[in-house]
Amino acid sequence: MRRAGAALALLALLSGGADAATIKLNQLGFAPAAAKLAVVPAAAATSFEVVRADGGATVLSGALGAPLRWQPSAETVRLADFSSLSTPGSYRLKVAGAPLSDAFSIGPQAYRVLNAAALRAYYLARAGSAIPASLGGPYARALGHPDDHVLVHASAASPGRPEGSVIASAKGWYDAGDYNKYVVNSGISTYTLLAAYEHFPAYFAAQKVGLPESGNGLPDILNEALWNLDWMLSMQDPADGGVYHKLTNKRFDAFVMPDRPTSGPRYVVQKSTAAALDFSAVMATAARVLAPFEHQLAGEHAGLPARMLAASEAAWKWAEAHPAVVFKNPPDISTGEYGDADLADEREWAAAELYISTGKDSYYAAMHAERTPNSVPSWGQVQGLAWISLAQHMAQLGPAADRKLIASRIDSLAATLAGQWSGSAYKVSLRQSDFIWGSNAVALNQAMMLLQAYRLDARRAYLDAAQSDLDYVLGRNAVGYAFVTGFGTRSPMHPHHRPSAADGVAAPVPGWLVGGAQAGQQDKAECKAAYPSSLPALSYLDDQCSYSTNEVAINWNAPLVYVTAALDVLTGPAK
Ligand code: G3I
Ligand code: 9MR
Repeated sequence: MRRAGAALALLALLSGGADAATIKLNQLGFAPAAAKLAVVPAAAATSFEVVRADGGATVLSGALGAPLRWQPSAETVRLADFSSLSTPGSYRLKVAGAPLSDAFSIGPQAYRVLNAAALRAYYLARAGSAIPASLGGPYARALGHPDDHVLVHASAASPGRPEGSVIASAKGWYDAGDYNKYVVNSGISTYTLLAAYEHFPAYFAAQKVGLPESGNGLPDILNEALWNLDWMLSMQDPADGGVYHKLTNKRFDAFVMPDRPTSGPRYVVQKSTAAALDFSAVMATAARVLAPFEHQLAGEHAGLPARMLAASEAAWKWAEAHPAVVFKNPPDISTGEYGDADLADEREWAAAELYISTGKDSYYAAMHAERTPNSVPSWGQVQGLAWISLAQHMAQLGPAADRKLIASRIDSLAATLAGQWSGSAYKVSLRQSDFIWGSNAVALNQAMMLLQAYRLDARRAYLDAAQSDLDYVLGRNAVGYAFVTGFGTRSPMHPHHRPSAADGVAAPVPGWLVGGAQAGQQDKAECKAAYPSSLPALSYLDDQCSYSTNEVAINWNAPLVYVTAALDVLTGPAK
């Protein structure tokens, strides 16, 4: 794919990003019953109209909100609230002094197509699988990284598997723009897909993605999750239950297609406590989610739920015996680290999932629920996933579990997020400090937490705040991008994603959420193009060089899958 090339911020604006005078809104659209907001530059006017996209007839007019300052972009903006418009159709927002907005639509199941594409992105990221033209269209490709001949790195050596031993560790998803596979990041990603299914089974039973396994009796989302679960299982050392932290080459592959790797052999690297606990949590979750499909699981998958639960408990035991093995890259390895010195939240998460799946009170006790806080999930902070699962299973939990505590942990975090949302000029729950590497996924994980509280007590503000966070990544943001490849009027064309760069197709692989704006600019030295701004919400570059704002990743797409499904279901006519 062509590089953006333009060194000037002005050119960057012309070729992609919206400027400050532009109306910012969700470029896809809304369900009829959803809250509908747009951000309008404060200088423009005091009123707005919604007009039909074809012909321009006015269907609604209203007053803009008071001008408010948004610190992350140093802008003063007003809000247009057109929530009362619920008639399906295609529209634009019109404000005197500003260009007509992008078109958006109103209609049921507003995110079905986006949800399927976000899920399909995982299929297109499968390691050890060719993508045939019948399923991949222009993104068909040869099989890459079979991982049937993986070396045990010195850091991972054990009596049964000395340095240089060969193991098979096939399948799994490529983590991101790179071709490596990391257990920690696989943990939250796979869990979030499993949770999406567990919470909204009917939606996903009907969600057809077009996989080689489609039609085998399992919903496609579970077929896709299984591809990565199979790989994760192979990352456990059967001799002791420990789990290797990652499967990687020593250095990142170049920007080549997956079947043309450039960086030598691949290794399993050091067992870590974080990997064991994340593995344990995901396997416990998968065991219960897959249990109803016992009869469809044939061949290599026969009896899988029971094996997953056993694998989960073995990893838990290893972690109890090795509670503080923090991962650091060995000196000869420079790929992604996913290092995390605080392992309490991983332990809390694994304990909660094991409690739910086995019913053993000892696991609930091990979680220490009364001193476990709630937090917005991220790859390194996973206790929120424990609370999400406990809330989902509240009705079936035994007497050991404190239901009031579970509900209050979810609700108090949601209340905080809703407070941030209602006080923000852009009406999003992201604060200035949330603009970190992967900020778009921070927004969606905040939405996911808000949706848990809404599912518990149906407070409208929680649903509306979650909608706003999805609106943020689909265009109601300071740079005016719909941050998902292939969707919206202005979306990333040059993600830091090796297949998109090397496949010879102009359009990037569709359905990927990019990391998003943040001020770190960790790749500045490697970027020929200049960032348009150093302000957190404006520091985004649609250029292949920008791995700190324009990479894609499995843990960022997963909450996109979750939130789009949840909003389709919860904002739809039949709750
Ligand atoms: O959490 C702190 C926050 O408290 C602090 O205020 C902020 C200030 O910069 O930093 C935050 O930490 C950042 C952390 O991401 C947040 O998750 C670090 O600075 C930042 O360096 C770190 O970036 C990680 C990045 O790898 C570099 O290690 C990303 O989370 C992580 O998603 C990313 O993952 C990479 C893999 O290593 C390799 N594969 C691609 C993948 C996606 O880019
Ligand atoms: O491609 C790599 C990406 O997946 C990582 O997120 C990022 C940070 O670890 O690193 C990228 O690789 C770059 C490396 O760190 C520095 N040299 C250039 C590499 C990409 O072109």
